[in-house]
Amino acid sequence: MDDIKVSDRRMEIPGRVALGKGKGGLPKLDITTDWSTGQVYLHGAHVTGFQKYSEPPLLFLSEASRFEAGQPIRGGVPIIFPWFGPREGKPAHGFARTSAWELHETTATPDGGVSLRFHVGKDAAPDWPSHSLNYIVTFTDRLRLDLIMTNLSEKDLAFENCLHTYFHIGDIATINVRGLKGLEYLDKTDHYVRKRESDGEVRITAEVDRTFVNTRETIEIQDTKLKRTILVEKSGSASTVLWNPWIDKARAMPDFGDHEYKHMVCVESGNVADNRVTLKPDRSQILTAILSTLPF
Ligand code: TA6
Repeated sequence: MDDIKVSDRRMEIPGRVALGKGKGGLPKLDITTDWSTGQVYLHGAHVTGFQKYSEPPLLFLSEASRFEAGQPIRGGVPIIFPWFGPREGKPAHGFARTSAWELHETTATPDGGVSLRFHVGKDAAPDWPSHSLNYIVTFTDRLRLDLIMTNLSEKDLAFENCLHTYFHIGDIATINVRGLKGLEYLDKTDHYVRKRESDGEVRITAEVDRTFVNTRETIEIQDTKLKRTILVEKSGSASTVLWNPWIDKARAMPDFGDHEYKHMVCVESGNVADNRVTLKPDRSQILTAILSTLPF
């Protein structure tokens, strides 16, 4: 179980970074910037909250989420690595999101923001080739996430990665998702059949689970109820996943409220399926997502 180490205490910055016990007694960082507040658990280096002053939360966090060793937190931004989806005899979506990451650096940036750097390495995954993961989370009037994977082994290393972001929305019936028109996707609700998106404004009226490949597009979530547009910009990412569990899947997930599907949508930025990454020894790959809002 993660616990609060003296070395972690030294990372606190008065008025900007406070370390305490969150849900389930897990170590949690509370962040305060000139524009926003945020929360990050050391468990999975999991960003669970980001909220600009005078705006609703940007991220969704399930009321029913578990907060315990070995279990992923449901909501926020789970770090998916080194595989996406189920894997026989292994944890779904890989081991990064349930690893005990270390907090290596905290910085109060001159512009009034806060930047944190987390690290996890081979010790968290003894049966996986030697590697190093650094995760830089920067809170300002937006949320920037940089996941840096370095291959420390002597062979090429193939992996998938994804920042599996859960966004808080006013009502699933009154949002649309833009930026996907014409893109090819694997439809998990239809045996991963390959299809092509025909809508410039995707509306969600049933379970949606689509892995869009070969796309570097910025995605917009238009939320008419909360009167805001969420922007999902990215780099170092060729895949975008769109997911809402809808009624049946929501009911089937013990760590997700039966009606919570109405107030969340996942727009995930990563390198999945056709876009898996193969890294040469001593090379690094950087996956970046920049999450922001615009009023409308
Ligand atoms: O990103 C969509 C997805 O792959 C869905 O198929 C669903 O499994 C979701 O991730 C959540 O996965 P989890 O392992 O967190 O329950």
